[in-house]
Amino acid sequence: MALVIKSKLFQEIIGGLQANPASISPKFFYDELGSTLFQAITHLEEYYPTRVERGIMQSNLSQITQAIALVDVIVELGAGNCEKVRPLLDTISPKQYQALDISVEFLESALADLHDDYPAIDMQAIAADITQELSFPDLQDQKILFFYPGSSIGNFTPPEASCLFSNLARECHGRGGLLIGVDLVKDIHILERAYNDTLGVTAAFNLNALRHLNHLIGSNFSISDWEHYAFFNQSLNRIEMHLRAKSDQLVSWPGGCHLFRAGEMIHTENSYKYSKATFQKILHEAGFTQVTAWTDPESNFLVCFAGFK
Ligand code: AVJ
Repeated sequence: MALVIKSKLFQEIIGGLQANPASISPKFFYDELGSTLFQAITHLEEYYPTRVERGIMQSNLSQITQAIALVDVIVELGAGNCEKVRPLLDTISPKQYQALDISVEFLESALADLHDDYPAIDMQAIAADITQELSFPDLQDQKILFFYPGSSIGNFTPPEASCLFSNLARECHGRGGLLIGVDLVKDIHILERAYNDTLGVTAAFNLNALRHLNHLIGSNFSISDWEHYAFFNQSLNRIEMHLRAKSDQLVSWPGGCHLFRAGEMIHTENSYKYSKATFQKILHEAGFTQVTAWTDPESNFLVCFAGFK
């Protein structure tokens, strides 16, 4: 079993590296160091999403919890440091909290800290790649709140996001719902600054994917020979992150190799930005019959509850 999974992952990575243009999934950012670097990003002045979302949650908490009403279980998708769910645990007091994340080492210690503060809530850390299949057979009879904060939905293309929402709406069985945060389209300078911070933390986060790949597939990427490149693609409404080879790079791994020419890039992430109207429409079309949205005074970020009438 472990072997099959390993070779599937291997194929996925090699396939991406040999494609033209080369790309890897942003899920490869998140080894233990990558999760820590992302956490550092959320403290940067330039990176507004985490801070603004927290503010929206704080300012509208009573309305948000009223919209959600009672739920049995909160399932957080990409829980990371498990900090964002605290206000919901305080106000909703579910019986159970399931934290899903791709990086399980990081998740387990974060969840243990959280459980110390909420001993009455049953908690589970689950290693999951939500870009693959999503189903919750154990929660059939429960009223679920899916919690997907932080604009991680931005890593999906809009059609992929629609598909995920349809799956989540189906898993809800006409009750509970989805509380989701998404970054909004705005001035290009604000967007590009958020992904090109002065301290170079985002660059380190991006470059760390190569370190992670070296570990996963036994490749020999020379990290210092690559550079971070991030920009806002205005026609597709997305920040794109890439890694660019500073000089010709022959990269090898067990059983193969690839020559990247100087200037050639590996596409590592898309982070889609939405308008309020478009995002609400997508949620409606996925099968949620009631969508309520909250934003900050500058309309930088959007928090939506999508449930059922
Ligand atoms: C975790 C996907 C929401 O897209 O803003 C931060 C990841 N990448 N800086 C985002 C990220 C570069 C982040 N998400």
